Amino acid sequence: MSVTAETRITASTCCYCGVGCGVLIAHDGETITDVKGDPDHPANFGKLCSKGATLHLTCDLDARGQYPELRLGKSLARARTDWDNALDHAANVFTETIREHGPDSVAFYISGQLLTEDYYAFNKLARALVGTNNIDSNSRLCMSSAVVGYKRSLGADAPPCNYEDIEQSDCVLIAGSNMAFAHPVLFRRLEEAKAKRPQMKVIVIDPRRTDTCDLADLHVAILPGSDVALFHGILHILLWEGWIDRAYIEAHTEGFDALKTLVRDYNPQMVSELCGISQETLQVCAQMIGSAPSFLSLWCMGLNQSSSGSAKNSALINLHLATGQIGKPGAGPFSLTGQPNAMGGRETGSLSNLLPGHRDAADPLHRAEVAQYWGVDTLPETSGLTAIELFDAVHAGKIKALWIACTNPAQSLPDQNKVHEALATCPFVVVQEAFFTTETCHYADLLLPAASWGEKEGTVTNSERRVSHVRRAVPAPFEARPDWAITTDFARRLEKLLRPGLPSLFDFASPNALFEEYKHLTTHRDLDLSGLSYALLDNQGPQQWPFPAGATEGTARLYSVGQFPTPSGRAQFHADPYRAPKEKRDTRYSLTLNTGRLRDQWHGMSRTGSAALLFGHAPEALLSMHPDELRRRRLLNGELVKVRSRRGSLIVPVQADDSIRSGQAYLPMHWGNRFLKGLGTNVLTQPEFDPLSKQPELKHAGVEVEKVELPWTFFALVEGEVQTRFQALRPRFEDFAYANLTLTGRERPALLIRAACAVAPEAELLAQIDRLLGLHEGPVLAYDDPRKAVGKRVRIEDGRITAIRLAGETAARDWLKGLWETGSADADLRRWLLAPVSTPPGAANSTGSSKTLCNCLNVSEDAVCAGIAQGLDVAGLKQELKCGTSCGSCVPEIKRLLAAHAASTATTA
Ligand SMILES: Nc1nc2c(c(=O)[nH]1)N[C@H]1C(S)=C(S)[C@@H](COP(=O)(O)OP(=O)(O)OC[C@H]3O[C@@H](n4cnc5c(=O)[nH]c(N)nc54)[C@H](O)[C@@H]3O)O[C@H]1N2
Ligand SMILES: Nc1nc2c(c(=O)[nH]1)N[C@H]1C(S)=C(S)[C@@H](COP(=O)(O)OP(=O)(O)OC[C@H]3O[C@@H](n4cnc5c(=O)[nH]c(N)nc54)[C@H](O)[C@@H]3O)O[C@H]1N2
Ligand code: SF4
Ligand SMILES: [Mo]
Repeated sequence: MSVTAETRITASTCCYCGVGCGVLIAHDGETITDVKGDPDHPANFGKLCSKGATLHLTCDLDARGQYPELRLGKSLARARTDWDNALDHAANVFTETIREHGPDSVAFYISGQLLTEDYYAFNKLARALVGTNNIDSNSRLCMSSAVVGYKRSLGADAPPCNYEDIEQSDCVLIAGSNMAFAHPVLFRRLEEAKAKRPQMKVIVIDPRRTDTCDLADLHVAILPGSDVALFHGILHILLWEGWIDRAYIEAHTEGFDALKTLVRDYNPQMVSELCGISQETLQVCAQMIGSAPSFLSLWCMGLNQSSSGSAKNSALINLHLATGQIGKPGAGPFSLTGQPNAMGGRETGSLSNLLPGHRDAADPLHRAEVAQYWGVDTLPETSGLTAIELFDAVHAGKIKALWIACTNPAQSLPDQNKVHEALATCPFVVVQEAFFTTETCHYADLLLPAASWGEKEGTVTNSERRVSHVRRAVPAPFEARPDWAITTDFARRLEKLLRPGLPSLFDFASPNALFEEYKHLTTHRDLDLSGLSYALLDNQGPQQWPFPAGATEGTARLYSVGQFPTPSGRAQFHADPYRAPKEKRDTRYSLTLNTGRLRDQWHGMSRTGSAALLFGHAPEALLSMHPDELRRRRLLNGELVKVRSRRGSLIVPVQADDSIRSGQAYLPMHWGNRFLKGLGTNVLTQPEFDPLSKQPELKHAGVEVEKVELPWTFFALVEGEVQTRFQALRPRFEDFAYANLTLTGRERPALLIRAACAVAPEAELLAQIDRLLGLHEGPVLAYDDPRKAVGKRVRIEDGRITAIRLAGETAARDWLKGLWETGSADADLRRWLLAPVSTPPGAANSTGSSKTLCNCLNVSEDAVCAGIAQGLDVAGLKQELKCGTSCGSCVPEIKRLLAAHAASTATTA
């Protein structure tokens, strides 16, 4: 961290994943200049992953919301307005809508990335003031199956373990979680623990061979969606072998007999067929679990995002209850939370069916308690809509005013065609956003600029129930305001119209005031936070709940005495049979599409996508398929394909990838309509959801893939002002069948565009694009061959390439990009440019990978492979190339390259 006299340091938290790492933000009071891991934070002890460590590079103000913008008619453009006008207008529209169509004609769709105080304000606004339960969050797409699992199996929505339990465990089962990418710092902690105690067993259950498998003693590559069968099959063997804890079952649980009857049918042969694994693998897996002195499981979206997500969660918890592996060191069912404050959302009751303090909206007693605390007569009884149902209701015209905060549904919800239609027809859409670049902003009638990471104060709860104080380092840019302030300001205006003359419910002058009011709603409940305060968190550091008033420290582990918060005090076994995913493979859709995360990108990429270097590891959207599936379809690596599902289609390049089994395909979830032409990954995914948790099955959609012929190709690269150029250029690619926009470079960020269509576009469109690329005048070398509709443009300033455009034919694109990177614009380039040939000179037509493996130290995959070829091992590569020596996120991949090299030399030897 470069520290000057003016540098100040503010301790805060990372705004990405649920690990909840502490960060030290370096700034000058205005601008954030650097970020480091906080050595005192108990989640990360100073470590950060590739995303956390680059947070200070994601503050491009050109991407940020600056002023409120209002549209006064669907056909009109939005115009800048001031906050008073914006919020008065919103209050008027909401009041009219509520008066005319009732409180359930409005809805709030919020996010696990809000702070606890923001969440609380929204909740009170929806339920106490508006009088609707139509308040749901993107956690519906993320954690709601885990909520159901914990509540129905253990009695409360509380992950019982802590991070040290992971390190201390003898057997860690990782199911449907790619921790190496999605919870990297926790994965580093697990790696280190296993290095110290190699006898620790790690099992990974994932249809794909992910980077997480690098640490696994056993990878169980089950068929998608078959987890329930697997868990029942494991229990079958545990019973058969006598590897269960009868005394624990007897003393602390209920419902085991029904489960025993059910799992009798799940014999190894049936399970091996349902799961597509060998009986031997199943047996080894059960033995590892059954014989471990301590057994802990970690899981994430591979279990939750499923039409049997609740069954998957409870079937896994069954294994812990049957073996008594809960409530003791190194043991327990530990659901990893995705977003930084998914937990806070659950605590404050921000799913439509919940109320603050782990209460249920359907419970009259809970409603009465909260109503009394808030000083209102009643809370609404009608059940609220959950995310998918909510957008269906918007589509059907039943929701007439929709408030969206801190989430990008026009990218992240399944069945995007329908979501875009819904947003386009909704009479009034408010979007409260930090980055005005997102797909959802496009539909906002009122767009409100929100403060974001480093600019706001409040609290968050991470995966291990640990509450951190999120501190503000710098003021928000332009007129952006923190979410709690926007929400309470709007609420005060709305209550003047809806309940004139009554005392305000929203008399909060600071996030602290919200926290102080909220925390008493948790008193004597399982999550009791009433002993916490900002001051205590500042003095004693982040704390784990429950932390009741009068406590001196938090609670590291739950259920140590085998007492559960259920009516009987006993944990509940659940006997749900295995059910196949909703969309089975058939002749029309012969592949199962799986979706998930990349190492260096975050969801819709509004933030990570503003830092060019974060595209170094995965520059563009690629559909991965097993090489056999490509061969079967006569497809070559890199060719463009059309992926179709029952709901929509998308054009992307394919990539051969043997970490995916035949019959499956994988597409990262990050692409929406902004970076990729089409409505993104989720145009393909299905909205079918779990009957209890209502969480959609984002991991399994039936798709088919076919080659597309788009012979007219386009490539462009332009340095500088990337956000402005992005926004200007993106609309010009609407008429292309395929277009992928991305950022590239480190010191000199550039916008990079690849596109293709069947025939050459109008010359005028190309001329417009050239103007936006700065290639219409100045020091530009140009060559056109109109007969072949081929053209080349290169702008050279001070001997360096600053912009490139190839049209019609793009064979030279990697070569030119290489010249741009090295800054050499030599005679070769000039000769090539002014000649009709399109292929680049010599053998320079780069075939190697330009992928950056180590983003911290800027080491490419090529360099690592060259080092491996010279005989370097992990330690040697770290020493020679420095790769993997900072955040460590690339180490699993380096190990994989080493293993692949060893395997290939073994077969050739
Ligand atoms: N880099 C990065 N990290 C993130 C995020 C991000 O956007 N980027 N987002 C955060 C959020 S909100 C979340 S929710 C978490 C998600 O974290 P994870 O759930 O770990 O991430 P995913 O890649 O969505 O999915 C995990 C794995 O589930 C597997 N899977 C698919 N179907 C099945 C199945 O039927 N059974 C099993 N057992 N596995 C299956 C997939 O192959 C995938 O490897 O990540 C958090 N961390
Ligand atoms: N196909 C597929 N789809 C998925 C998933 C999957 O695995 N596969 N995963 C699902 C899961 S688990 C999740 S959690 C969702 C995530 O989906 P989204 O919630 O849509 O994800 P983000 O892109 O993180 O959206 C957060 C938005 O908040 C904005 N923002 C950032 N900071 C602030 C702030 O302080 N205030 C405000 N008001 N705005 C801010 C960001 O710019 C961003 O646009 O995606 C889901 N969709
Ligand atoms: S693991 Fe990475 S993304 Fe998650 S909180 Fe820590 S630094 Fe942030
Ligand atoms: Mo998530």
